[in-house]
Amino acid sequence: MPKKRELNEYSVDPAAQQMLARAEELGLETAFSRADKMVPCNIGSAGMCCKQCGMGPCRLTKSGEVGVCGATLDTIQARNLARSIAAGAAAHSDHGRDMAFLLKAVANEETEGYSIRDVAKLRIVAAKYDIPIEGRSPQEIANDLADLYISQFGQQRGEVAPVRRAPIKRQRIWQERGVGPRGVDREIVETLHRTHIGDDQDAEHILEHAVRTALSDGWGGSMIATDISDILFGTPAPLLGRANLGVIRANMVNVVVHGHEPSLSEMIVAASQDPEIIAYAKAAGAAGVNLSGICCTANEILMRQGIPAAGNFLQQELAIMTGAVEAMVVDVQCIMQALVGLAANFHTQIITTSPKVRIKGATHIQFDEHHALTIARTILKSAIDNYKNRDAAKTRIPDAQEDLIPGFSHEYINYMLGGSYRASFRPLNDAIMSGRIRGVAAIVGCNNPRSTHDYLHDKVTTELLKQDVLVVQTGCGAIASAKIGLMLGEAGLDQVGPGLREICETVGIPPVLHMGSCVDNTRILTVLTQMVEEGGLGDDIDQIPAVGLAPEWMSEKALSIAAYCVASGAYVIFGGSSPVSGMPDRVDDSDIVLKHISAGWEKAYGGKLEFIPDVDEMIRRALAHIDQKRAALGLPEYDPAKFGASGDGKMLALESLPIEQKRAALYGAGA
Ligand code: XCC
Ligand code: SF4
Repeated sequence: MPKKRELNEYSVDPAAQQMLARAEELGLETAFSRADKMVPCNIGSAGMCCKQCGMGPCRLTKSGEVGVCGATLDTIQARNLARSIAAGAAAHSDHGRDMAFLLKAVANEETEGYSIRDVAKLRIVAAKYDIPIEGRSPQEIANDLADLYISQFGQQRGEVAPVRRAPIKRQRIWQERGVGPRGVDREIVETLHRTHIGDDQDAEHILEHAVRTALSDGWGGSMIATDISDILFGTPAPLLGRANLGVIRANMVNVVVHGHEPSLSEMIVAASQDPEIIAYAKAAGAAGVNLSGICCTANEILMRQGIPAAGNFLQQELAIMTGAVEAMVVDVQCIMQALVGLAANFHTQIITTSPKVRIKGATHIQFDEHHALTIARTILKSAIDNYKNRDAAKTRIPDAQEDLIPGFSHEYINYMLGGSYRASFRPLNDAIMSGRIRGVAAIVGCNNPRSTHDYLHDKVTTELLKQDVLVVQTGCGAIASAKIGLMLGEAGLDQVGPGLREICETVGIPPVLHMGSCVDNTRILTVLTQMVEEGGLGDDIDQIPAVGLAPEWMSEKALSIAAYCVASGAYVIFGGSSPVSGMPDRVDDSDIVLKHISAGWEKAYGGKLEFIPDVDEMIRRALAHIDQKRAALGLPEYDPAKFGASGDGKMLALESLPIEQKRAALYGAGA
């Protein structure tokens, strides 16, 4: 019998709890209550169901049982996992493809509202691929880069271009194992082919191709998406933002942008500042237009424009529940179909915009980059027209929001550590080598209503910070930390280990660095590569004392990210349930796939993927891994008592010193 959980089991976020109480008051369903009622299928969730053909679906629940075609459990699990990875890679990469076409259109001056905002990044990226830059206009360079990037998707042979940005040793490993991605579409298609009935039936062989497919995402489609977003909209640098449902304004027209691609949301930001639109909103009786974001769209416009984030994945319904949202504008990915039915209880308009995504009952205003600004204005006017339909008696906006400083692109991290004249990762490497920073954790990924919203993110993050682990974040995990004030300069530093605190105080950074959206996990790959190239932490990513965690994962994109991070050398820990867990009481080898993605991948790539439901165990293993990598590098054992004696007073004194002396005082001479 399904059991309804208490509100504090639904979420640790007081703003979310408040809205969930409101949902109960109004008798409205949310993903939380639906999760209570929808008991997950224990066969499917363990990866033991195959529906790859019309002879099935086959459910393999007994030891030794095989499908009608004879498929064994490990084959079925590997096929299911590979298909999920392919779907995740497809989602990220199709986003990347659209960005590449947008760059092409901007370069040819066919668009409305866009420009090349970061010419420096354009030149740096183009130069990596030997595209001539000297004496050429940004449009000419952008046109060539767009052509190169567009061609990566349909490329048939060789390797996708961004792969050459990985450490040399890593590239060799991929070549030797034959997993260098040839073309993004090719690898995804081949996964679908291989996992069709009667094709590849060797679990480990299937999983090798899953790796190749994931690499075409991480060192392909996603990296392309990040590059182009920076080129068109600016490379993020720290600025002030806010997060949580309290960013919704009672006296303004509230437009929430939700989804993933910055192409439309950036135009909505621009249109919202248009005097004509502001006047239109005022004429409607509102104080103006107030934009906010959900999911990765939130991250994209938060880190570039400082537009506040209303919340992460599990807050999309809760934003509507405030009764104060005139329009929720969505594009692609992580958009719950339930939004439309829920919005019908309020006045909120759900506006779909992507040619790829429609939801029955939603208003469709199709986005087209050729008329982007006009379309953005149309959308905003539609929202403003809807303001009069808001029922003030039904409005409940939680009084909860937190400031944050997002915008830590890899370029900015490089710059902030070394100063403008000698941008460098040296100080970060030195801090790890000395033990001031024990290691680095990337805590990323989704929310999942099967666990308590934000709890696992917050717990893992705060515990690792106490252990002097520097945390970088993207996606919905980043918004979780933002909401509890971990992304604010000095605030919260009393909760942070002594060595890490010294570094944060000196460099002037929060202990948790917001690095962007989920395609921006590629920024983390870049940082790790630059740390390798800086020297002192081995000659490949798998030697760095670092770990990746997705404590509340739910999307297939997360599985693709996991696989490309593992193949890049990272230890990746997922919370929640394993999609390939098999059955505990089976006596046959139902753990072939589980073993392969951990021990098998570790042998091949130095990284491994593990699903660990217990949060304390997650933290314990993350720290053990960091310490083991420290030991393998011959670094001093982590000792919390060694640092932090300097205290704030000494840090303040250091503050006034020139950068060179400050560095020498902190990292020792020669730093
Ligand atoms: Fe979606 Fe990117 Fe997951 Fe959040 S973290 S729930 S994928 S929005 Ni990527
Ligand atoms: Fe069953 Fe084999 Fe068809 Fe899968 S492919 S549904 S295991 S018969």
